[in-house]
Amino acid sequence: LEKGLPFKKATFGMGCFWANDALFGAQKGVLRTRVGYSGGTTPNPVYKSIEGTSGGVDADSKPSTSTENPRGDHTEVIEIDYDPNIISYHDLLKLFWNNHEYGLTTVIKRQYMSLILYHDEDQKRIAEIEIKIEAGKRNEKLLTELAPAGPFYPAEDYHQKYRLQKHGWIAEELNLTPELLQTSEVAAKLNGYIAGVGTVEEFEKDVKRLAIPEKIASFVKIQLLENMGGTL
Ligand code: MHO
Repeated sequence: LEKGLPFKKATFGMGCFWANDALFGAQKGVLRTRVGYSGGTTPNPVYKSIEGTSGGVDADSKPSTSTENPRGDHTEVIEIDYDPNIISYHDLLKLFWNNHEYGLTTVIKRQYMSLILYHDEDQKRIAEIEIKIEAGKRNEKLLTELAPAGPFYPAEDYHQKYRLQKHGWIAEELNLTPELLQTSEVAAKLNGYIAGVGTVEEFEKDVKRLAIPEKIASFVKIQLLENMGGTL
């Protein structure tokens, strides 16, 4: 699908968004990804305002009181554009349940909470059913929150396709501007593969389909093989 053709959006909080960007970016049917802040009420959050807080004290501001809008109330999320004909919301949720940095029952600050932000009634219904199923599998209380998707604030440029940006020359050779880091399928795929997500078979197909230059393809393939099965 080219930009502009039908696609759907999904938004999840599962821990540090660097890992989630790589995890979803390499999936077949995922078209584009971007990381950001959502789920809270503070306008225009930045990384510094949500990092390391539990919704209360920030290193360089006075502690907030309950009558103020607390700082740090947003969550690190991944926003996914996907082709529902290739990957279903159920498929995405399967990745969601199985890849939480802190698990589903650990009490954690809002920065890293388990969060499903739904974009339509279908997503809401599917998520509600799956939350019940997942809860049934555990003896502990599931802490995943479900809410309608509200404003999404893209994170700072250096957080986008973080694993790929570690190899600055690739972004440079592909002319991946800050905007393209959030909107290009090539960026999403390479960021996933370079982190070790996906199979060599899918990688080779994408190299052809997306016309990835040979020099970049051979470098990313080595990274894929080295990082497969490791932590994201
Ligand atoms: N503080 C962790 C996670 C960063 S993620 C953007 C780290 O530096 O690795 O929350």
